[in-house]
Amino acid sequence: MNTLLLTGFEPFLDFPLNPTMEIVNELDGELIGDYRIVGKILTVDFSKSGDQLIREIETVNPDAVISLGLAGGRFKITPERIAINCNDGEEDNYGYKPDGERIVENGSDGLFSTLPIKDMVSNLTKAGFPAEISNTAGTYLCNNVMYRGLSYFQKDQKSVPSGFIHIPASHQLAVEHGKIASWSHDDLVKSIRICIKSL
Ligand code: PCA
Repeated sequence: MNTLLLTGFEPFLDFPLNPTMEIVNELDGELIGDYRIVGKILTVDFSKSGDQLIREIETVNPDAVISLGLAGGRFKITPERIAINCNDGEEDNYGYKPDGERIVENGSDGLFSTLPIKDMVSNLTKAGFPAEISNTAGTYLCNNVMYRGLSYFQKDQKSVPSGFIHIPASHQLAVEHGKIASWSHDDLVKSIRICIKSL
């Protein structure tokens, strides 16, 4: 049996809940396609989140890694193409505000996702879910965690597919937030199942 490490994030900035947390908690332990899902929630902390991901990878020893993040305001499921070696943007949940520094001092400028992102988008759209590849995961925690995961597997020369998918807000979050597009929780969960089956 293959194992898939599926991660989500805690709430952050002005988002009082994070739908990725609910999706991951719901799918934890499920069998989807060839994979048993191990779900873990990461903090939104530039000094800790990447290390947390690596610790989970070393504990779970997964055959694939998919990290999920909320992209408040996006209206499609967007598998990310590339992570860049840069932390920048707003404060994290612990008050640290990055200033354009590198994530890994001597690391590559960018690392490409090793997930089948084209198949994911094509399977999602075939199933009736709006999706497209995103060419930027930003410079906040999602990009950070995607970069750390890809850099870990690159160093270890392991061929473990790894990468990141940004998702829109859930209806519940949109109601509480007031200014963002949203999907039903059920459709978000169905979409992530389709992405996992694309592996
Ligand atoms: N989204 C943020 C960090 C946590 C999350 O769910 C991001 O896009 O960087």
